[in-house]
Amino acid sequence: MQTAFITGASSGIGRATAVALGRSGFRLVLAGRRRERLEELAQELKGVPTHLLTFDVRDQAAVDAAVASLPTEFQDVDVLINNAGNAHGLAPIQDGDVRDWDAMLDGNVKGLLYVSRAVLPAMQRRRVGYIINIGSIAGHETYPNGNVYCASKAAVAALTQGMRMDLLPLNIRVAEVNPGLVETEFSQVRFKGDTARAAQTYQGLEPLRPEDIADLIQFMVTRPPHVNLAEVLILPAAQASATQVRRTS
Ligand code: NDP
Ligand code: 8X3
Repeated sequence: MQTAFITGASSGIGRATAVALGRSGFRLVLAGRRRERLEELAQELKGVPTHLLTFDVRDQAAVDAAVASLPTEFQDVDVLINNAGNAHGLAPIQDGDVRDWDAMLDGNVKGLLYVSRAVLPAMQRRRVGYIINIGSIAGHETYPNGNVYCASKAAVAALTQGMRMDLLPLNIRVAEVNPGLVETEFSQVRFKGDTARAAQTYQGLEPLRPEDIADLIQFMVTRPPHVNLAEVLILPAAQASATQVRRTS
């Protein structure tokens, strides 16, 4: 049985990925800050071996302690899904809130680094592994007011390439999944609980569902060991670029 370690498993893409990989026969390490969400997910996955880790990816000491606390049977991580992250705010750079900038750069970039650094020794020792970083279309096309979020995802793209190069001799595959609009709690978080504004993001179009991304990840991690789907852009049919969508209303 292979082990998958999923960050941001308490919601959205990470949660759906946990369900998909659990149903595919993976043992799961599920990480997030909201413990009760993880416990509810573990209940839903009854029959799947799960281990829950509650930490903030921005806190390197907490990341290291959580990974060091893994029971033996969960230590040999085969698949790491670096998914935890969010956008905070959507504002011109001159009006940006520094706390939002810190949350995005510390969470989306440094958090991914901290978790990868903590999990890598087990992969390095066994000379096997598959790391999938959840980037975004926003990391490849900057859009107005997206400034720091787009920069954080551009950093994920650069890091994915760098990790793929550096980990090549160790037989560790590294890939990036770049979704367009997916309806999750993402916009609720971006707009700080403004439900009406969050809903506008998806109004008049059919966005991707978190399960669509989970399907893709499930496909990627079940390819034979010689195959790496290194970079995948996945969009709703109603989206052509970061700034072009087709709305019916
Ligand atoms: P959600 O808000 O639904 O989920 C975000 C997840 O990340 C939650 O489980 C949250 O858990 C976790 N998380 C956020 N910050 C931290 C932190 N500091 N420490 C630990 N965990 C954290 O959004 P999505 O599922 O949409 O987002 C998942 C990923 O997909 C993100 O990286 C996002 O940038 C990316 N993405 C999303 C798109 C979209 O349109 N939705 C499109 C492209 C990429 P908790 O709060 O419990 O800690
Ligand atoms: C999330 C997609 O276009 O809202 O990364 O930035 S977008």
